[in-house]
Formats: sequence, C-alpha cells, structure tokens
Amino acid sequence: MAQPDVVLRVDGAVERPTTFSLADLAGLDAAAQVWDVSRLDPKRRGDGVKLTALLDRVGVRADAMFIGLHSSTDDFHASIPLGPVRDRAILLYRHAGQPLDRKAGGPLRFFIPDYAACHVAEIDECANVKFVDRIELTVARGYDNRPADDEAHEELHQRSPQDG
Ligand SMILES: Nc1nc2c(c(=O)[nH]1)N[C@H]1C(S)=C(S)[C@@H](COP(=O)(O)O)O[C@H]1N2
Ligand SMILES: [Mo]
Repeated sequence: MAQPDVVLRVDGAVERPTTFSLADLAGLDAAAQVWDVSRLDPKRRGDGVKLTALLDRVGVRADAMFIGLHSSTDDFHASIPLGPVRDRAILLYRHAGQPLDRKAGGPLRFFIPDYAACHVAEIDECANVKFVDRIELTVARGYDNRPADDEAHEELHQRSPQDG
C-alpha cells in the first residue's frame, strides 16, 4: 500500500526493515530526540533523532559493519564504517517547528557532529548526506559516489552550490 509520508527506509543487514514518516520520528521518545543541534555545532540548526534510536527499532545484525546513506533525490551515496558514527550520528528533521527545508538538506539530513573527531578518513563532512531517504546496513563497504579527490569535490560544489 502506498505510504506517501514515508521519508526514510532502514534496511539491509537488519532484523526488521522499517520505514519512518516525519510523524514517526517526532513521536520517538524524549531519549531519542536531539533538541537544537546548534549546541553541538554552531553552524547547524534544527532538531533531530539519534541514529541509535532508529537502529534499535530495526535491530542491527551483529555482522553489519558499514552504514550506507542514500539520497535518491540527487543520486548521492556514502558508505562509511558504522562503529564510529553509531552512537553519535543524528537525523535532522525539523527546524523552528517546521519540516527541514530542502536548502538545509530536508526533509531528512544525516549529521555527524564533530566528524573530525572520528579519526576515520572515510568519515568527513561529505558524509553528512542531505535528503537521505534510505539507510542501508551492510557487511562490506557499499556503494559510495562521494567525490574522490579535490577536483571532483570542487566540481560537485560548482555544479550545485546549494545542494553540494
Ligand atoms: N544529497 C547530497 N548530500 C550531500 C552532498 C550532495 O551533493 N548531495 N554534498 C556533500 C558534501 S560534498 C558536503 S561538503 C556537505 C556540505 O553540506 P553543507 O552545505 O550543509 O555544509 O554535504 C554533503 N551532503
Ligand atoms: Mo564536501
């Protein structure tokens, strides 16, 4: 049956593949919510939910080592090691009481606070995937089309300054 309000599907190496609407995210308990991420990074705005809260819902398999962040909106994909972001990443979904707008990466944006502290090269600012609509847990590294070098990175930012 069609579920037009679904904003995210979490699947792959999980016990229970699950879809989430914005209402589902807003309805997660207080322990799952992160209010005002500007407290964590002054450049960021809005509210989100902890990745762990979603992972608890789907039941991550013990052999899942990577997390794939997919945006079908602009065909942007990142696959990063799960361990370093598991307890820290946030899905931003609201700002000033409104759904997160496209300019901010809405309706849903992956956000790794203080990504530099992860000390894992694959985890960088580019992995803060905007318009993320699917999270896929995988055993091995999955599809990743982030810019591989400075030139490709610059090209991406020039091509779509607002979306890059
Ligand atoms: N869907 C999507 N997410 C994306 C990108 C993109 O092109 N598409 N660019 C990435 C890159 S390369 C960077 S540096 C950051 C930039 O986010 P910001 O403009 O909010 O700082 O978003 C990341 N997330
Ligand atoms: Mo980037």
